[in-house]
Amino acid sequence: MGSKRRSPANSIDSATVSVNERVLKECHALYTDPENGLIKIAKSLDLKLLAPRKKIFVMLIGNHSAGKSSFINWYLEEHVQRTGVAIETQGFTIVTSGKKRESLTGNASLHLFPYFKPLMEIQGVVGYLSTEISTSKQKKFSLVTFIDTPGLVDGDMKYPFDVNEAILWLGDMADLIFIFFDPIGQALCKRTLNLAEKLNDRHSDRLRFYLSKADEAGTESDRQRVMMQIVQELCKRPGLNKCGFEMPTIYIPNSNKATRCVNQIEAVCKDIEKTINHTIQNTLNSLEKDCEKISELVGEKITQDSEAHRYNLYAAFKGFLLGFLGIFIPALFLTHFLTTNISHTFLTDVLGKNGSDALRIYLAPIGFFWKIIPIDYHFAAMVALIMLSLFLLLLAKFVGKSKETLKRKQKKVLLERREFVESHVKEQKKRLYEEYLKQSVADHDL
Ligand SMILES: Nc1nc2c(ncn2[C@@H]2O[C@H](COP(=O)(O)OP(=O)(O)O)[C@@H](O)[C@H]2O)c(=O)[nH]1
Ligand SMILES: [Mg+2]
Repeated sequence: MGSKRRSPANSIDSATVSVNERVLKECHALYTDPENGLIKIAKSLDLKLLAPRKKIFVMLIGNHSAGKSSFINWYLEEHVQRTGVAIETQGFTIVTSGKKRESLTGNASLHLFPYFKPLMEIQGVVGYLSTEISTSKQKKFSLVTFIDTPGLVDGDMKYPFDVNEAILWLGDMADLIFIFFDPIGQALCKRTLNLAEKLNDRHSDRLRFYLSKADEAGTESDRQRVMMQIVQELCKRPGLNKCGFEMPTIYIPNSNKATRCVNQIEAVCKDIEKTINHTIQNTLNSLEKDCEKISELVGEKITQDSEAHRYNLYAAFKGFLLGFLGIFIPALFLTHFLTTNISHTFLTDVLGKNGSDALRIYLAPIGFFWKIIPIDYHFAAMVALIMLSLFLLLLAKFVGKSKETLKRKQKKVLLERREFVESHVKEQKKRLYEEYLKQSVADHDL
């Protein structure tokens, strides 16, 4: 570590990207750095972390011809998605910003967005998945990825895959879900209502309802009527009955066509911006939390290790004691048998007079003990003795078993990583937060 530490931030050209973009990119890099990234560090502690996203996901759903693709084109100020009443967006299109205008197939899309891989489990979707990369720098597009979806219609025959499942799955991934109702088409398609209800159930905070193509709704009273009708229909659903429903009217501004209708499309952009800001704050907060979690886990590991060391010392002592008894007890008896069975003069020759006398005194209790046992039971007593000895030896092995401890090097790496996270990563987080906030508050307020 040490000298090899490098800020992943330095590799990102700060001149060409906005502060927000940079904050998210640097956060992402702090997680994914192959050497010192939080994901790698966490993995070594059995903690699974996910890299934060660099962009927010906005999914658009609604019936065919509700103006979903047109909205994306308007946001990008580029004709990326084909539009038109006759043009049906067949599958799912991810529209994202990049260096070069490019269209990707389903498999290439999954490569670019690996977190979409579970979509493969929904049969047939990947063949109907594509990605459009645009170089547009309009609005906040560099921080937004749109997901354009097939127009919703009733009946099952229409889709070569389970469209409901796919939309619900993507809804789980999305940060914002726009539901477009248009005044002309079958605004009240059952599938759209069902999906709205289910999505609302799961993520009511991400859901936004819009009356799209509002300029085509006719007079102001016509529009009110259409709106009432849609809201009424939505409120009929138990899951959506949260009246006081907000449904801004939006349409793609057209300078050739004078329209009196209020256009709240700018509010949609504001909403996207707000979600980006929330995402940045959440990402930075999670970064701090993840750092703390890592420090905590390292602390736990170190404590566990010292406990294991203490345990091992005690276990070794107990094991030694039991092992000693396991050998010592039969050894005493064995010596006793030997001394009683060999001649007295031989023993005195080998150990000397004092030695053989001492031995006899020390072994006297054993002899006494042995004599208490009736001769008929001597064999059984012998077996019991051997069993006791074996038992003590086994117990010694079991009790003396040591717990795994960290190697000196492992411990050093752990402590170094904690230090890295505590000082470097947290420091980066603090700097990024300041940079992010600097956009909206004066320096002296920080
Ligand atoms: N007047 C008007 N027409 C629109 C608006 N948005 C889209 N359209 C038209 O509606 C048709 C269908 O739009 P499209 O974006 O393809 O709908 P999608 O099927 O939901 O993707 C196209 O001919 C668009 O030009 C709008 O806000 N106002
Ligand atoms: Mg479309």
